[in-house]
Amino acid sequence: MTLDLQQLGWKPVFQQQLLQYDPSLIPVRVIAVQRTGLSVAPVADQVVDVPLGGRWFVQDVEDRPTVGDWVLMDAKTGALEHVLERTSSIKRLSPGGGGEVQMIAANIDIAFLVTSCNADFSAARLERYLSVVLGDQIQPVVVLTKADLCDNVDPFVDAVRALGSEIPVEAVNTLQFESLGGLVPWCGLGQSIALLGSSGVGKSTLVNTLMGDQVQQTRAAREDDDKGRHTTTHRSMHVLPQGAIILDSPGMREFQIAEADAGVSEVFADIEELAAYCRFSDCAHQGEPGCEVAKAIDNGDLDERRLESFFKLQRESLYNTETIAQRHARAREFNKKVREAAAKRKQR
Ligand SMILES: Nc1nc2c(ncn2[C@@H]2O[C@H](COP(=O)(O)OP(=O)(O)OP(=O)(O)O)[C@@H](O)[C@H]2O)c(=O)[nH]1
Ligand SMILES: [Mg+2]
Ligand SMILES: [Zn+2]
Repeated sequence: MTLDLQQLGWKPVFQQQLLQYDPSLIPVRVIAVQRTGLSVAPVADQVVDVPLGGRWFVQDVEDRPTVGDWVLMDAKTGALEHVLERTSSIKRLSPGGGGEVQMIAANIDIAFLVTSCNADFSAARLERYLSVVLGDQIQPVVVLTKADLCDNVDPFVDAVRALGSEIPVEAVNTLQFESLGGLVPWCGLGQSIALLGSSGVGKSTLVNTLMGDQVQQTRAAREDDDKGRHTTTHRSMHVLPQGAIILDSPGMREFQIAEADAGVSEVFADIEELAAYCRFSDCAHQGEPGCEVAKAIDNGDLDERRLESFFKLQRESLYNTETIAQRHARAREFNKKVREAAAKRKQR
């Protein structure tokens, strides 16, 4: 198969950036990340594997090439020289703790938030995903899988609608192409789609069915949603016959937001709207008099679970932003010391 830039999701915003760089460098997209390096395309119409040069490892994680990035490559040496400015980036806090950021994907237009119509479904987790993607101007589409194994999908669809009536939601059987009709319109040429969701919900099965080909390994049938096991082990993008390029990734157990996201307010616009009418403009909705949020909960207009989610994500995003700011400050301090030491050496 030959690959051109457009099929890989190239856009005018990337073209414009080329002007500032050496014209002999070629733009390539990172379409897979393995332990040993990256796969990029197109290089003479093909996909090639390149190692990530050591100089990238002195950079912040967020500045290194990640899947979905457009990178300028020296075609002679295969060295990756510059990462083009991203239109979006999906990141989370590393599940290991320690405040490290983990990049999930760059330059994504649409996120399929995949969850199955069973015990995996969690409104709180969807709110988390929504906060991150909406904060980055990515279009979310909630995909409810395993609809064929569920007697009634309506409660799941309703639970998604309750998070935001404008969020597209599709209940599907990912094993059947005919059932994916509602997703196909999102899969047109030029779109970069990311699949986000827990292990075992059917992300890779969805890719295979859209492709009409078994490009991704999927879990053997009749093994149930065992959260501890990942069938997909690395991130890779696939050009769909429908035109879009789609990213499959290993399931995520946790999705802790890494930055204060505009998205948190967007996902909880109903609460913010009520808050505008609280008696005190700085009302924390923790029992203050004249609190409209508390009133809405008493009336049953607002779900208490939802308010708790809101508090939780607000606290988390504030806290994590502080740790990121502190981390940057530490890095700056360290670099300053390195420069000072180098200057002293020169003086001697
Ligand atoms: N009946 C039914 N089974 C499904 C559906 N979607 C996925 N499955 C099955 O669920 C299992 C897990 O699917 P995968 O596609 O491997 O899940 P995944 O999300 O890619 O999982 P990880 O790669 O571990 O993150 C497989 O056995 C699929 O056949 C569906 O809509 N209906
Ligand atoms: Mg998979
Ligand atoms: Zn209030």
